[in-house]
Amino acid sequence: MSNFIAAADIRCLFSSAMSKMYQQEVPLYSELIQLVNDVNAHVLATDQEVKDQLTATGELARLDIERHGAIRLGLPEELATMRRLFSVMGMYPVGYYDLAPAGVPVHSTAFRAIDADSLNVSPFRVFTSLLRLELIDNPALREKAEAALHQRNIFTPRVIELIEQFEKEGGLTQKDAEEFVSEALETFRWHDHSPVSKELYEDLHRQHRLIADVVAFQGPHINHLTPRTLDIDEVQIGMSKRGITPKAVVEGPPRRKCPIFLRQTSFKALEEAVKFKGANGEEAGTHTARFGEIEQRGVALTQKGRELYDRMLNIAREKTGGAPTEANAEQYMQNLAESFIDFPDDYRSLYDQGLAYFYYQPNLEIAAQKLPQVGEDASLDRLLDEGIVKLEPIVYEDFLPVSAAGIFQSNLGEGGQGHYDSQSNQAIFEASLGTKVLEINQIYQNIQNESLEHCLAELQKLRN
Ligand code: OOG
Ligand code: NI
Repeated sequence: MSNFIAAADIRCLFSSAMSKMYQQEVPLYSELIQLVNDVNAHVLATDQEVKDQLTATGELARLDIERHGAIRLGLPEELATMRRLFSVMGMYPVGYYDLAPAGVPVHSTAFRAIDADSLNVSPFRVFTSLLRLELIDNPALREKAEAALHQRNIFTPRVIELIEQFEKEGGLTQKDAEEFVSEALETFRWHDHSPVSKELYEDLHRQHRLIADVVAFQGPHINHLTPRTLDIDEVQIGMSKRGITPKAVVEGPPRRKCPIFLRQTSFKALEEAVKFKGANGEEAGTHTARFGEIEQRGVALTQKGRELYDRMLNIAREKTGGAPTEANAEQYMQNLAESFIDFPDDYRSLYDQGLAYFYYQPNLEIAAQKLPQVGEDASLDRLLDEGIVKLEPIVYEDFLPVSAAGIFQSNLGEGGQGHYDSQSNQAIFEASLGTKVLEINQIYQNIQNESLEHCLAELQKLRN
């Protein structure tokens, strides 16, 4: 007896509530959505191939609601409770991202849905970072930061009750789910009153902007929400036309016929008024953290594909003399295009060389004609060559560490620390989280395997 609402539907409600809240908080985000909608409508009207592909993979229906967000947490306990909160919405930690080598004192995971059907109902994902307080090199400041974080409680008492109820009973009713969504939203809201003094804020800020962004606030305000576009270069041009200054470099791979992984651009963070706690009342100041971002997603690459991607990306960066800056942006984009020239740019080659993940789908019309000719023991390659089985790209649902570092950096401003020497520590992250993170590639491999089984079963039905 259950009249529980599906986790995917709670996620859908939450993602939409979050988007509404962020549009009110950051009106520029609303403008970005309009721009992305215009560009997507144009692509769908002019590129039948892309439209057919999105229809075949089930992504067309989700495109308008597709977005990711990002938050930054201060304490292991916050991360552990966040995991429980996201699991109410069917979102699980996927992947481990170490940002310390890029000079950002956090390590991260992405909470998201993991099976193909659920992803198509709502692909909402949240890039979630945990501050590494041990990287603050001044012990007195580190203690103050810890004390400030221990003072705050980022969850409402009611959301904790509802999480416990979900864990005990295995689901939430529609009414409880709606209450859960509105209570959970409170955690991600912007607060313009800081619980710390301006002096402490500035000390933290000098240590690293990101530390101030976490420690000096009541909660982990959502710092951006990112819609998905079908043509990021068009959006980049559209942003400039609307007077929104995009970051100079689009992160990720260059423009291609068959998009791979993920390309991202963003506009600079806004400077916002904040009231700090003063000895005699409030003290006025500002804080720069929240920004807008857009992304274009392509096919998920296998481990082999990722290694090739990393190699080509590194060549472009080395040729440019390190991470790209505003000054050498154009040169970098050119180096990038050149270094990726030998990365296969048609789906069949990506498949044949084991570089990317695909759905197998039966082409029933062709199958009806040709299946009798190819025989029972035809190889998969033969079925593909005959067009009886077709490949559709499995879209990449995750993030890229080098790109994420670039996004962090462009919003923290230049002049931060170059890198931290400290080793990444996935085991410590997982201990804080209270579980192991899921392996990125395993999820795509499972989806690919399931689609093959399903496809072969469909063909078998035709033979019988
Ligand atoms: C997260 C930055 C990473 C992305 O899209 O790669 C990210 C942050 O700024 O907190 O969102
Ligand atoms: Ni992002």
